[in-house]
Amino acid sequence: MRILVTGGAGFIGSHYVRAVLDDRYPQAVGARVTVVDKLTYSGNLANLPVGAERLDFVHGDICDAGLLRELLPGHDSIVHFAAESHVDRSVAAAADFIHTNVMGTQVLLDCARLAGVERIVHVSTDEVYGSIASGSWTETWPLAPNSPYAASKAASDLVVRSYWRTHGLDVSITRCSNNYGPYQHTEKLIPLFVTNLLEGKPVPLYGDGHNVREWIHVEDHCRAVEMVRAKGRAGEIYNVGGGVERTNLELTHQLLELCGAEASAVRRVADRLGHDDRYSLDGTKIREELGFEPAVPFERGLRETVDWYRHHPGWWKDVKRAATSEAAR
Ligand code: NAD
Ligand code: TDX
Repeated sequence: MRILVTGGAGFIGSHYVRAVLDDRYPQAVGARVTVVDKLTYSGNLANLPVGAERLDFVHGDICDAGLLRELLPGHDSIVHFAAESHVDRSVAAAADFIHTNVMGTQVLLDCARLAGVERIVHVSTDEVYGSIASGSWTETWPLAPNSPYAASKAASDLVVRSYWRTHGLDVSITRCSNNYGPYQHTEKLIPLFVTNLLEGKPVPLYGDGHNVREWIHVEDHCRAVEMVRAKGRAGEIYNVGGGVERTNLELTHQLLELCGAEASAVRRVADRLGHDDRYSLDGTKIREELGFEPAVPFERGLRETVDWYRHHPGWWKDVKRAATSEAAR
């Protein structure tokens, strides 16, 4: 079997690739993987076992139809992770989000159709539903994205649905909650706070920190994506929730403790524009239909994640250095 993974040099995509190459997924044992990644500021070859026998890395853009037309024939499945993924960047400048997340997805689907790829998973997010004050979203909840990032993901979900309905493409959508784990870019809350605390620096908490996020370990998210690839139904959406909700303030206090830092390290900074209050997914469908349950307990996963950053300073110092020089340009 051959699986093409878009965005496979990013945080979640690289986890999925490493798991396939390690034969951790029963339905993908022995599979060959082609990664197509543009290596934007968030793509990082250090996340991948480059040179591994069953891995082919292609430095390329999912908006490049010529490249995809050449590459896709011969692949059985596509797992589509590639995206601009950071909400704050979409607030500052949205064009790349519309380009990659919406147009890139459309180009990928067109090329997949022409190449006769049998199975596709489009990796999306809970943010497409907006914000929910109480209760949890089911897959039939109306879309009400609040940030340009979330709007671009919601738009891509609709493009995916149309290619299933119009062209009969065998494609499913996953919508996951906030991921955490090793190899996450330091722009995101957990790695930013952990690496700042490890360096003895303050951490910037938006607003009063009351916003709630639902957390899932990246290992559980990728296992769910693989279950959907192997057994999910075409045209269906599957929520993938971790089931653990924390306010940002609660999470910050846990991180302070794990890093041995004082509460004085917390800096209250201006709130994010359009900041969503709360995310919460109902995971009944994927549990009942595919038997998926998150397996990594949050307290253990968080402790191990902090330990990973503690023991891999070379990885995140390079990422932070690159971010500083990008900001200076
Ligand atoms: P990431 O930013 O770490 O990785 C994105 C990858 O896509 C990078 O390697 C980047 O180089 C690549 N990329 C960007 N534009 C590209 C293009 N035009 N062509 C080819 N490659 C391109 O993001 P992530 O956190 O790993 O997220 C992966 C996917 O999961 C995204 O689709 C995101 O919306 C979704 N998701 C993320 C989370 C989360 O908590 N991080 C939660 C739910 C869903
Ligand atoms: O410096 C910060 N201070 C802060 O208080 C940052 C970076 C974030 N925050 C807050 C904003 C959010 O309420 O922490 C929360 C988490 O922020 P992010 O890590 O930026 O994640 P979020 O905006 O929730 O989006 C994430 O989850 C859904 C991913 O980045 C998306 O790709 C995914 O779709």
